[in-house]
Amino acid sequence: MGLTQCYKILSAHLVDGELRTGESIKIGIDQTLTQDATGTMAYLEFESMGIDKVRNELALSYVDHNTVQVGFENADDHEYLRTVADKKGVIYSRAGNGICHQVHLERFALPGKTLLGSDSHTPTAGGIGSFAAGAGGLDVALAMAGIPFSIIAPRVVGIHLTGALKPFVSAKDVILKVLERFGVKGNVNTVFEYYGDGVKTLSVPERATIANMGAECGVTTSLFPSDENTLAFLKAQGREEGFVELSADPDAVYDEIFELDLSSIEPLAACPHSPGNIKTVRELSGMAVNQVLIGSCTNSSYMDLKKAATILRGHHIAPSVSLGVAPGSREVLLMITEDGTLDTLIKAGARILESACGFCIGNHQSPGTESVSLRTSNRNFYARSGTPSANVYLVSPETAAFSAITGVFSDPRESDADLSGITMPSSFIIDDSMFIKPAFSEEIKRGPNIGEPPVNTPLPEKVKGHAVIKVGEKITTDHIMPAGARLKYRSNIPRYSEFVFESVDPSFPARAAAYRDKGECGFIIAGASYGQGSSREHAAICPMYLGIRAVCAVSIERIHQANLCNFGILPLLFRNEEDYEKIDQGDELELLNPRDAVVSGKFILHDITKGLEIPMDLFASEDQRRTLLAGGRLNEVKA
Ligand code: MIC
Ligand code: SF4
Repeated sequence: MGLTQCYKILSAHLVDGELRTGESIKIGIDQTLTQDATGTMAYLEFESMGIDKVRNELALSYVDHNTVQVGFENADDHEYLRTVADKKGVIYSRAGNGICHQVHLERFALPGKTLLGSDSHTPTAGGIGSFAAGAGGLDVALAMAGIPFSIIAPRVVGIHLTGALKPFVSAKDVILKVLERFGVKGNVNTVFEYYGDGVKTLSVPERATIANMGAECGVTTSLFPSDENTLAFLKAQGREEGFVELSADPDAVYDEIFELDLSSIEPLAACPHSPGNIKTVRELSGMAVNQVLIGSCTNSSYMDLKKAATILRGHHIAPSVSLGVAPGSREVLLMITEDGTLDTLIKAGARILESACGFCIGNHQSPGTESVSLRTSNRNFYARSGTPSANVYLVSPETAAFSAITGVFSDPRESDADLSGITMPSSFIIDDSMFIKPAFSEEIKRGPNIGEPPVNTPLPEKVKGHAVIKVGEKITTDHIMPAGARLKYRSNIPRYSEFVFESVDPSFPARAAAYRDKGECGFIIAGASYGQGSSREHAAICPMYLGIRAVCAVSIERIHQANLCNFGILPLLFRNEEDYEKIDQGDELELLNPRDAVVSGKFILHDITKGLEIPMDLFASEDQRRTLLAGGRLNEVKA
């Protein structure tokens, strides 16, 4: 039986376990990446392991999330990151060099390599054929220490692409179509593998857009073959020596196949407040638009901006619309400056934003009250933009640009622009001067906002306390740990903890801390798909700091489940989903014999208030069970 591309890469990197779907395996990690918002904690954790130098093939530290720098905190974090990178052998990508995933794709990602990044959109590099997964900062720190990464050998869904995209329909519409089919929950421990004749019609940056938003489905990663288009991209980046051809065997067997004819796709949009809430642009057309933002790690490549500019050329944005454009990297910025694209954008009325995450994470450009914002980014979670009442729609650069001119949601197929000549250039402008290679000469600098990573206590014999909060389904890490204006506290856990569940229930931190200070263990009760979205381990660290010891949910997303284990919080699932309904916020709860239950995986949750015994399951690897007993991974690594 032939192998999928996914299993070919996994078998070449297998360190431990049996490569059978559903089994827990360990793989060696070639490349790592961090970004500043998760990176400070990751390097503090790496430092606390007492290792002098990173041990994996290539380690990158990007600064792209917190570049707004209101107050001293972010600038101090950057200095810490620069100096710790120098000391530990990590290449540092300075603020201004661009968004980690875009820059990594351009300059470092390679087919057949494994990449682990402390950011959920690390799978962007799947567009070039790299097995690239997102993880919490601690898992990435461990990979930098040369420790293999544990995953569940995934089921592989083959996405069979045929045909070719029609004019004004783009890669973004392809992934929105995939999201329409697979949704944002229920795809844990799955990999999307694209194959078929349609793949040849897509360039690497287009493939990267599709791989990027697989993260919204919750898959471990997405993979494209490495073929002549991959070679063309690597050549254009002056990196052809890294090329290897890679694809599934012709007789590879997939666990499921999704047939997708590219020519059948039309412009789509993800509606508020979920990337899985898909409608056609036609259905939405005519709705007034207030803001249009083009950029983010999904859609900020040279071709994306060139297509948007071509639609905008000769027009001016509608008076009611504010248009912002954030090129994904300095390379993209240099390219659009040289060929006049920037000039077109400026003349059309675009506000040129920094090559950084910026608006995507709610750092700036918050839309007005109850306004409509069209964005080419990947997440429209409630309140992520910084304006809870705003309605954010995720669209392609083509739809965004055309709607910016008309002032209403508009189908770009009605534009009279000619996009046919826009293809990937045969060479990009290469300038690596914003990368700093380690010289091992710096002293590590720590500003006053940078604290030690907090450590949990081993799992106690008695886990008793209250349901501190009960939340519904699809609770994202943005609900748990807001970014935007709060992002600058990422290195200061006590301060950041004051904002846990800010948009859901601002009284949560005080309530949790009060229980904690009485010596209780806190519980979070949640519905399906708890912790979807970001890889931010702060969504585990800060609740842990507030005394949370267990999350009892209908289901928990992969990266968040791993982060909970890493910090000693029990990720428990209701054996009978309907039991979720029986517990109320404020109920007194106890887990019976928790240490034994970690070993057996079978828990009994005693709801003392209701007089109920509720069966719960722990799905965790052997390693994770040990970690939970120890009260977190740092306790084990330090021991
Ligand atoms: C995001 O898009 O939510 C982020 C910000 O990039 C996060 C990482 C973080 O919270 O720092 C992610 O996707 O992992
Ligand atoms: Fe940055 Fe947005 Fe991409 Fe996250 S999704 S890495 S915030 S651009």
